[in-house]
Amino acid sequence: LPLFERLERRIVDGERNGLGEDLDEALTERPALQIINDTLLAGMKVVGELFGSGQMQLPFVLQSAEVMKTAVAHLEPYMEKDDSGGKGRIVLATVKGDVHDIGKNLVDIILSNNGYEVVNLGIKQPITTILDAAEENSADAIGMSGLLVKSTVIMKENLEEMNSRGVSARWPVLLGGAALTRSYVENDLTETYLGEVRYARDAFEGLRLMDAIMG
Ligand code: B1M
Repeated sequence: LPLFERLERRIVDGERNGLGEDLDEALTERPALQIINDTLLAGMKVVGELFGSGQMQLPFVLQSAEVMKTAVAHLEPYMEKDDSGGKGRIVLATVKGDVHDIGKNLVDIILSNNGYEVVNLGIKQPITTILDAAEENSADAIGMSGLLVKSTVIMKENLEEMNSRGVSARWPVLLGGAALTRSYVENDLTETYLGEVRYARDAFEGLRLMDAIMG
């Protein structure tokens, strides 16, 4: 297989042997971010489709996810960086009950590389922990990620909790993850939350929205 098809295949097959060499070769042809966006994410998309249609079992999905993470870690040092860190601070978490973190961690990388300080709390975070961290770190915004359909419900509950604690004016909220839709966030959740809530389709939209929030 040609190099980029082989790389995509590695994600789908969860094959890490020779991954580093292929990534190094890919880096001589394309920027790190393009490799992630066009090739690695395409592989994860295929994994999602195979899993969704019952053609791939969970342990293999996990293997693909691990190879994806290794590949992103390999590429990260080659990404362009603005290390000023002074644009603002965001607390980022995958919501309660949800373990998916590849997308959230990409958001962390893109924001961190573009001048934001990111406090990444990890997966399965209840709203109390998220709010405590936002308070302790004097965050400018809160970012929640979730890929399960039930996570979209949790996000709504989290926003309601923030309303009832009276902190909605303080923290704009950025939401992302495969189960969300723009209309759910921009219609339902905008009605729910008394503060500002925005939907990011991908990590770059997340960056643009943070720039807008801070601007
Ligand atoms: Co799971 N999983 N999974 N899974 N998994 C999905 C989400 C699913 C759609 C697969 C499917 O059925 N086709 C399905 C959900 C169905 C539903 O809810 N209706 C599903 C399921 C069912 C499950 C389990 C329940 C399976 C089981 O146990 N029987 C289980 C859930 C456990 C739990 O959470 N409690 C489970 C477990 C796992 C693994 C552990 C094996 C693994 C996760 C490993 C890990 O993350 N460390 C996994 C994986 C890999 C997937 C798929 C295949 C790929 C997800 C991924 O990493 N995509 C996924 C299929 C899919 O999404 N269609 C699937 C790549 C990633 C870069 O995309 O996270 O969407 P994403 O991030 C994007 C944007 O969404 C956005 O930016 C990123 C790109 O730039 N974004 C943000 C994300 N967060 C953002 C936050 C922002 C801004 C942008 O601001 C705050």
